Amino acid sequence: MHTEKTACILCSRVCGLTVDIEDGKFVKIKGDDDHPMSKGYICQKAARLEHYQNHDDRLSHPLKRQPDGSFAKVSWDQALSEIAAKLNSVKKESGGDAFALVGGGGQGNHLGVLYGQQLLGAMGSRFVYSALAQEKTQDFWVNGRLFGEQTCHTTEDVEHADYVLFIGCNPFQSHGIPNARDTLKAIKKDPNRTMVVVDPRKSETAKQADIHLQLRPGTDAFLLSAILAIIVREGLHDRDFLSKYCTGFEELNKELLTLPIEEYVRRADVPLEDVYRVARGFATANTACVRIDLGLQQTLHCTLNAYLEKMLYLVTGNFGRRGGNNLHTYFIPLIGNTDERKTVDGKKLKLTAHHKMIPISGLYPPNILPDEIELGGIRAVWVDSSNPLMTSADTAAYERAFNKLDLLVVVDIALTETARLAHYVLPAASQFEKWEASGFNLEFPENFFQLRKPLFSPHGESLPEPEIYTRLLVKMGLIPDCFPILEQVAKLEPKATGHQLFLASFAATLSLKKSWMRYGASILYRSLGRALPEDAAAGAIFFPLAMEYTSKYREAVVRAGFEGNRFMLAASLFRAILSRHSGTIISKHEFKDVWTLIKNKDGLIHLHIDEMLADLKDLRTEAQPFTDYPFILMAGERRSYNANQIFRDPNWRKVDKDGAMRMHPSDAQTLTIADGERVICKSSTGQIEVTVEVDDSVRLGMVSLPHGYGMRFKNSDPIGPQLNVLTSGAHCDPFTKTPYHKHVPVNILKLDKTVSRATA
Ligand SMILES: Nc1nc2c(c(=O)[nH]1)N[C@H]1C(S)=C(S)[C@@H](COP(=O)(O)OP(=O)(O)OC[C@H]3O[C@@H](n4cnc5c(=O)[nH]c(N)nc54)[C@H](O)[C@@H]3O)O[C@H]1N2
Ligand SMILES: Nc1nc2c(c(=O)[nH]1)N[C@H]1C(S)=C(S)[C@@H](COP(=O)(O)OP(=O)(O)OC[C@H]3O[C@@H](n4cnc5c(=O)[nH]c(N)nc54)[C@H](O)[C@@H]3O)O[C@H]1N2
Ligand code: SF4
Ligand SMILES: [Mo]
Repeated sequence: MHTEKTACILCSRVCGLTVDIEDGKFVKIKGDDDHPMSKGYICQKAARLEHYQNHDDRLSHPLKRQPDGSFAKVSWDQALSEIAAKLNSVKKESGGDAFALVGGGGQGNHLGVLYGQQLLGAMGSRFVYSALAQEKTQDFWVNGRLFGEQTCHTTEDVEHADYVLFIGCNPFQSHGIPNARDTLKAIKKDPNRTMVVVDPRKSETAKQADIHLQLRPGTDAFLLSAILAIIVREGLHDRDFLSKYCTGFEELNKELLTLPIEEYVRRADVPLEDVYRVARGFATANTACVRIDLGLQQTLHCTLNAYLEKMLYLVTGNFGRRGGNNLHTYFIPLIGNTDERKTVDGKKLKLTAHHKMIPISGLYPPNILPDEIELGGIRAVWVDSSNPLMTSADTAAYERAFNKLDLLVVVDIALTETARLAHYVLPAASQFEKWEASGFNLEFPENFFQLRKPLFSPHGESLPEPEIYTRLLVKMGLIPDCFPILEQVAKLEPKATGHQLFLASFAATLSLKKSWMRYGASILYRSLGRALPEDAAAGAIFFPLAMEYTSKYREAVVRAGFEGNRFMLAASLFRAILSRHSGTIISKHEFKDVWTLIKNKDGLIHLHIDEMLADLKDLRTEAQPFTDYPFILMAGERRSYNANQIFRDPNWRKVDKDGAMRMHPSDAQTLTIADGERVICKSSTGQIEVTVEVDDSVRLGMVSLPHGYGMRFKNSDPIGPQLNVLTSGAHCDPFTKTPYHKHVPVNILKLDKTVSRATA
């Protein structure tokens, strides 16, 4: 038995783990006390990771679909040669626009993306359909307008705030904030700190809150604008902050001054006095911050919601300081900036052929992909670390569209529902079988990074993504298989030069062979990578990233304890990343640095956004949403035993094996439905059979199903709800196309014994 350091890969917190390993298995998993961020914290899910690492549906060799629909085992060489030929022919016949990439890393695996993205360059495509564009692009778009670039992403200092507003998030279950349960407990225990939860469900977080605003689903825009209106009418906004750091408050102020507060609060169906208490409490607290997530992002008015929640902390001056909301730096640049008002690098933004959809932060929304395949000319799709058949809106539409593709390739560790439709399935080594890292290093003022080393050898013939993509580029004829001169330079260079010699040779090589620039990741992997200790070739890419990070944030990196001139500083950060297996603090910022992260030329925050003001004004005349369906389904609750689609083996769950549908006792009584009864949940898109859990945490008229179920295991029927059978690609924000997954109109029907099995 031996003990190693790694990280949990189940949510964006990627908590540090100390694991005992014996005979290729995890025998004990606990929190890593040396991890600079989680400091020993973990939740109940991490202890179950053996069910991710070893299970019967792991892929062990490449598969090729046969004419009869079955899969045949093929060699890597055959699979990659045939895929390369097909990709080259799609490109030649239909151009790069016929190719799309889906996915780009889950919660813990973003190293592979740095290699996978090279395929876009190889194909001459810019189409990345990412899970982020079904949750967060409205937020990124608003950030772009406020701060100057969509990469200006905000974080929240919940740990140090006196007043915390949790809107549409349930950190007790979903985490998303540092050491969530401990952090929540600390706020609850401290009589001088206040926790407010805005959520239609009495969530596990709401149960701990001082005030719970249990609003009607989808009415956040009304509630948040009413809170803002109270703040400005009572003069509780921060005039100094607004005049010193912001422009464009006047028109928003004018709108808020005449906003019908009581009518909006009635619409949200929460007690008026509670709303006044929250508005006053938040605006007058010493320090206050707002934390939001899917409950606000996947519901009605989600782009306006993003604007309004940001206005709460900006108008009250809770930005750029301890205990407030702040901007942060990235080590792995997870998102880009694609402002539709400008061109990027002299090129016009690429619109999708059918929906004419703009990219936001470089990403396109999964909601429109089936249409773009059926009507927009996409012929080849490459899926990596994602199971869109289960996780994107409208499972049946995805199935139809994917079945029409000329080429579907899936890179995964398991035979997913999406993989079952693929022409080729490529087995990836698991996150514990290769060098891996998460790009969710989104902290401020201290930021960190952890490069994890492999703990097990790859299952069967599976390969790490850097190897898969590099071999494919070679097969496509785009790069040679090795780079002997660069490799020699990397191996011979003395440590003291901080890779300067290598860098100069690398730059010279690329200047002679410009087409190789797009494949920098693979070239580094096959050259500098071969000179790194512990076979950490896949980590070579972090050298240029360390160069970039240290040159942008030199002082903050030095404050984190690194030394040296430009090259040596980068090299010392790079070496720390390679050698500190519990992760390392990479920068220590000061709160005033936030102002240097703003990208507007005038350095100010631009509060006036025409589109948002128009949307805010439109609320005044917006009719109550009407539907023929009596219930609003929240499709995708985070619970104790779900974790996206990362676990396939259902045995990982200690409870909630069916992924029950929560329903209010009065609704259950009216429909004469008993706890545990099987019923049909039916939307305008499809229907599924579910088990009812009678539960008074949900509002009347609302039902809730968990995310992360519905997968097959060992050829079983789907286990638990395939909830995206119920969702529609068209039920979404008109501007960003973010699905309204938290607001799906449904009907609940008693199981008619004559209806056999309900599927799509
Ligand atoms: N256990 C577990 N944790 C996870 C994950 C997981 O699968 N399982 N997934 C991870 C991922 S990818 C993400 S993005 C995060 C998401 O994390 P969260 O967004 O925190 O989780 P959800 O449960 O999807 O939704 C949060 C809350 O929104 C509420 N809500 C629903 N409708 C509305 C509404 O109209 N208004 C408001 N204000 N609230 C509403 C719900 O009742 C719910 O309590 O979780 C991460 N953590
Ligand atoms: N209705 C509804 N739908 C939702 C949501 C909701 O709340 N409601 N939530 C949405 C959200 S927030 C998100 S983030 C998405 C998530 O949905 P997806 O983008 O599909 O991501 P995951 O569920 O994390 O899928 C992970 C896949 O990666 C595979 N995998 C695991 N490790 C590796 C690895 O090392 N390499 C490779 N190549 N593959 C690996 C797993 O086997 C699994 O198939 O779902 C979205 N879908
Ligand atoms: S699931 Fe998230 S919070 Fe829980 S241990 Fe894993 S990374 Fe940490
Ligand atoms: Mo997510």
